[in-house]
Amino acid sequence: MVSNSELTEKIIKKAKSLGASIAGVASVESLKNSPSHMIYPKIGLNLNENFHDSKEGSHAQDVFWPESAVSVVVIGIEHNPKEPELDWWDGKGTPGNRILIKVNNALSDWIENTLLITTHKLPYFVEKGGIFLKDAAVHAGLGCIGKNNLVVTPEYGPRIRFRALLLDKEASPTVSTQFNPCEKCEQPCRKACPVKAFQHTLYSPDTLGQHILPGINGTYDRVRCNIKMEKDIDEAARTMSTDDESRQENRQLIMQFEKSHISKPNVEMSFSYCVKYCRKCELSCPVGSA
Ligand code: B12
Ligand code: SF4
Ligand code: SF4
Repeated sequence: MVSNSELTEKIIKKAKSLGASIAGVASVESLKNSPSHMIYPKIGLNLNENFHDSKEGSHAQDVFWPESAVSVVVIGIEHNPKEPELDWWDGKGTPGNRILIKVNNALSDWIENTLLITTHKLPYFVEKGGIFLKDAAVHAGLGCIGKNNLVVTPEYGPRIRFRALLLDKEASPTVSTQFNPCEKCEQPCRKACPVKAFQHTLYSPDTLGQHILPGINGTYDRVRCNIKMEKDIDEAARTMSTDDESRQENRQLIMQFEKSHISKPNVEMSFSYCVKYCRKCELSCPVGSA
C-alpha cells in the first residue's frame, strides 16, 4: 500500500520524466477557499470591466469541482525567453500549452493505468471547467505571487506556464517555502508595463471582503492589461495585411476564430495567425534567470 507522501513523490517524479519542468500537489479543499476562487464570483469574468455589473453574462459562476476530486497535481513548463515562440498564440493555443497538454495527458494515463487512480484533466479556461492555476501552483508550493501578479518560481521566475489534473485519491500536498523575492526588489516588473496596469489601487478589502487581491494589494488592472492584449491582436492582424481594409478583415477573422476556439477548442482551423501577447511584467523580473 502506497502512502500519501509516497504517492506525491511518485507522481512528481513521473511528471518530470515526462517533460514537466516542475510539479507539485495541492489539496482541493484548500483551493476552494483560495483568493481567486473566492473573488471570481464577485468580480466576474468580463475582461472589459474590473467589477461585474448587472449586465447579462457578466456574472461568473462558481468554479466547478468534481465531487470525488481531493487532490490537484500542478505541472509547469518553463517558457524561456530564448524560445519566445512557446508563448505565441496561433488560434489553436500556444506551442507551450500544447506541450503542457501532452505531458498532462501522459501523466493522467500513467496515474490511471499504473496507480489505478481516477483523474480529471482540466481545461485552460475557467468558464470551461478549469481552475485558477496560479492559486493552485502557489498552494502546491511551486512559488509565490509576485508584485507582477504572476507566480514567481525560484527556478524560472515567472517565466513558466501551468496546467492541472485532479485526483480522486489523496496525495500529500507539497510544502511551500518562505520564498518571497519581491520584498527587497525595486519592481522592474511593474515599471515595465506599457499600459500602467499597476498604477492605481482598484480593489480593497472593504469592497471585496478579502485581504488578498489582484496584484496582491488590489493594484492589478485587468481591463488595462486586456487593452494591451487587444493591441497585440491588432498588431498580428497588421503584420498579415497589406492595407487597412485587409487589416480590419483579418482582425475580425481572428476575433471570430478566438470566439469559436473558446467554445469549441478542438475545432479544425483553416486560418492561421500569430499573436505575440505582452510579457513585459514577466520578462523584466530578474528572479530565476541564470
Ligand atoms: C483570464 C486570464 C487572463 C486575462 C485576465 C487576467 C487576470 N488576472 O484577471 C488576461 C488576458 C488579461 C491575462 C493576462 C496575462 N496572462 Co493570463 N490567464 C488568465 C486565466 C485563464 C485566468 C486568470 C484569472 O481570471 N484569474 C482570476 C483573477 C481574479 O485573479 P487575479 O487578478 O490574477 O488575482 C488573484 C491572484 O493574484 C491571487 N493572489 C494574489 N496574492 C496571492 C497570494 C496567495 C497565497 C494565493 C494563493 C493567491 C494570491 O489572488 C487574486 C485574487 O484575489 C489563467 C489560466 C487559469 N486557468 O488560471 C491565465 C494565466 C494566469 N495567465 C498567464 C499569463 C502568463 C498571462 C500574461 C503574461 C499574458 C501571456 N503572455 O500569457 C498576462 C499577465 C497579466 C498579469 N500580470 O497578471 C499564466 C500565468 C503564469 C504565471 N507564471 O503565473 C496563466 C496561469 C496561464 C498559464 N497557462 O499558466 N490573463
Ligand atoms: S521584478 Fe520579480 S521579484 Fe521584483 S517585484 Fe516584480 S515579481 Fe517581484
Ligand atoms: S502582460 Fe503586459 S500589459 Fe499586462 S500587466 Fe503585464 S506588462 Fe502590463
